[in-house]
Amino acid sequence: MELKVLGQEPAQSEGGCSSSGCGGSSDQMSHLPEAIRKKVQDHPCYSEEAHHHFARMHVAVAPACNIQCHYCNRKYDCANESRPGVVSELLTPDQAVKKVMAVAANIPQMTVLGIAGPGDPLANPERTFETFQQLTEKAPDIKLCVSTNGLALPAQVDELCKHNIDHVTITINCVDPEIGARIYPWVFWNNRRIKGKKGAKILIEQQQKGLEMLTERGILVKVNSVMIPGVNDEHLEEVSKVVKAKGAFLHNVMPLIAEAEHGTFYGVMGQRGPAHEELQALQDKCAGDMNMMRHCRQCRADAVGMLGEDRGDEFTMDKVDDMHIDYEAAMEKRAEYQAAALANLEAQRKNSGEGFVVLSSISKAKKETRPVLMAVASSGGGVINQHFGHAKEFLIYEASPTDVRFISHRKVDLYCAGGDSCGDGESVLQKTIRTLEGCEAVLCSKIGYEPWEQLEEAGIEPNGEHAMEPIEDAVAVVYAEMVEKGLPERVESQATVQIGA
Ligand code: CLF
Ligand code: SF4
Repeated sequence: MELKVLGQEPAQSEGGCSSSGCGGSSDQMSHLPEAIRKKVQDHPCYSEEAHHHFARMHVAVAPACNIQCHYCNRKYDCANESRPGVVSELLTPDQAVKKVMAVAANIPQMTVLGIAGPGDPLANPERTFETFQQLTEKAPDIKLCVSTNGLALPAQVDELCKHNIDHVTITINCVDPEIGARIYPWVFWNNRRIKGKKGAKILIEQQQKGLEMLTERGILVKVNSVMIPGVNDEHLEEVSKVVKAKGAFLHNVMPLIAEAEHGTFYGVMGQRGPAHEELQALQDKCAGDMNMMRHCRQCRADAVGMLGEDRGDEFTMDKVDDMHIDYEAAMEKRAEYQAAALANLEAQRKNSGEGFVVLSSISKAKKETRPVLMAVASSGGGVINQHFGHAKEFLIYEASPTDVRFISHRKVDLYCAGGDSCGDGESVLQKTIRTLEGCEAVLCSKIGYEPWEQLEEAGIEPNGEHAMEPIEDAVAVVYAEMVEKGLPERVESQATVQIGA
């Protein structure tokens, strides 16, 4: 299949979460050494491609924390990997293992168990490692993953290695203590609370040392950074460079979420989070230096399921205690599902590209044509398979004459199930359309007459013609058609103009 439109042979395209933003038309993994490919091919966070097919779960076994972040309220989960404002059911290691086994039996897509809170996993080493230990024995096929603020990391690296942990996330918001002092009021170090710049300096040193120690040992490190406009936004490009130089595999720049009702310092002080465009612009700048993750859902410390969904309610401890599971049969089914999913992924990679051939033909003639954002409704599998009204989130892709790349996701309320009114004068459909601002087409498996009309009025072209087709191919085809017809001059905020009218 001819895919030279990306300016490179398919076999050389960028990686798991590629520097062009996890997108591209072809095999995102082919350039990786076999050992690394094995580690990421079914990890939904380390590979954008894998997140369409595989799920993760978290167990909330780690209540304590050894630092304070200005975006955190201890009542809630660790905001380094979680949406602030949600509370998880704290589990003992025994309970956690029971829950993991129940989820493994019921959700064969679940390949990764992460510990990401509600505090810092490495500030709770006994509980964290006891959970990992038991799981290594009972479910050796599950990948183990941990997310930490990094303060206790150097002291725990050897222990992490003992437990066969291949994936570690460190939240690194800065490499400059001046900036750090504006994010971290204190750290708890050598039995003392150390404030301001001095505390931030210790944290930064420990994070960097931990990162080096992990990469030296061949452990894949993802770096999370919370983008805080006016505090570290202009500094994160530097952070990206530094962590890349030290061997980090992936950088995940996440938006700050700060609401007054969460009771965090930033929330109360009115610190704003970044807009979609600001986040994307920063991710693009950082992408020059390293592989970027753009499909993060900032999930909770007890999240269960595919990244865009949360099935935690099905697996509360009282429900798990009541489950009667035939583990042998379940584990067989699990192995079958995962082998089939990997084969399916491989087949999709091989077959992908038809849309890019169409794109290739137009790109030669119209190189200067502007890019277009499109929203896609998909419930997984890497294909367009969701009804517009059933989508809880839309995947946002950018198509240009040379590339189709995944940009982000945008959450929406359920239009079909949610009734028509939000109670604030704006209908659920209108809110959805406003959320899709900036997009010029929506690709879904089906769409009703009313949303079709309103989308068109808002300048967004509805399209239900590519049901069950691979997303990137379909986006390429639709873009090629739009270019053929002639793209209009870009009108900013079409959705807002129409909806507000
Ligand atoms: Fe969990 Fe984190 Fe492991 Fe993934 S989440 S510990 S690396 S298994 Fe993933 Fe969730 Fe984003 Fe985290 S989408 S918040 S990046
Ligand atoms: Fe909160 Fe996590 Fe920061 Fe600790 S590391 S203060 S739990 S956000």
